[in-house]
Amino acid sequence: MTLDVTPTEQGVALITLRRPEALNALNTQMLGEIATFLAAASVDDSIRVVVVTGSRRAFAAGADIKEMADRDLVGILDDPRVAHWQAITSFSKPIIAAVNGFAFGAGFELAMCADILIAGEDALFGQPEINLGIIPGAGGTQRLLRAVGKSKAMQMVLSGEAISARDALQFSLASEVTQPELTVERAVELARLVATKAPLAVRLAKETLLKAFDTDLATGLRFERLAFTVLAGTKDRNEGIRAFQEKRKAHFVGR
Ligand code: CO8
Repeated sequence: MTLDVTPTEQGVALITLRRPEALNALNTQMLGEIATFLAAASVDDSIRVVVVTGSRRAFAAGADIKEMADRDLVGILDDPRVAHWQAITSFSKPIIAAVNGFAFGAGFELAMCADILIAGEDALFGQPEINLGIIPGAGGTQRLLRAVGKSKAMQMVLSGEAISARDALQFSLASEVTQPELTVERAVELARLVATKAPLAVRLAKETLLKAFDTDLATGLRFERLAFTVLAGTKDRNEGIRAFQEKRKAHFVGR
């Protein structure tokens, strides 16, 4: 196993990337284990939010270069990792990344696939693929540009230069920076808060926000309107409003 899964508590599952000998480089096995875990989590009502983290030294230092070295053009064309990445990006529940140390290449791309990114002060984010004569291949060009804009994305991808956690915060890649020893704790705390909310509203909120990446404003607003309307038919919406009126805490069931 390349993944540690902490038993779910208060709706939060914590997965820890565990390949210390390779700074958590994402090989096919690890990506497959993440994809398998997420497939199970998507139908497990006890899991409402997933936190993904690595070690203090490295969140993940990229795709596994040693594994990639053996793949020729056809090997990359029929790359089994592509399906695993799709499983990650299509996961319907929130993912929070708790990032310490290196988040390079595919490791940075994985962190950018998360819905919220909490960074430890010592985290470093970079797309160094250019040094290997390749380019980012798991969304790094597209997600990075949308997050930080053209000039900074070009600088990072063309030069391979990494940025600090503070820069990541400034460029809205990270939503918070913490002391490294508190990164996971803070991510789990936030996940627990999200896990108390109505699951269907959380799911549609995530999908609607992500819609903004690939639609024009009018289409996005139309999607928001439809999602908002769908939620009007849920038990949790009635419960939320009733709980407010009765001045008590809402108990959401995901229906
Ligand atoms: N892959 C495999 N092994 C790695 C990787 C990696 N990405 N990164 C580090 N390691 C290994 C090292 O080889 C070393 O192993 P060993 O002791 O057996 O030689 C061990 O981890 C420790 O690494 P270092 O000794 O290099 O540690 P340093 O602290 O000196 O340096 C760095 C840390 C700066 C992170 C350095 O290891 C480094 O530059 N790593 C490579 C970073 C990189 O280039 N990442 C991009 C990889 S390519 C990619 O991600 C493309 C994604 C495409 C996805 C497509 C999906 C379909």
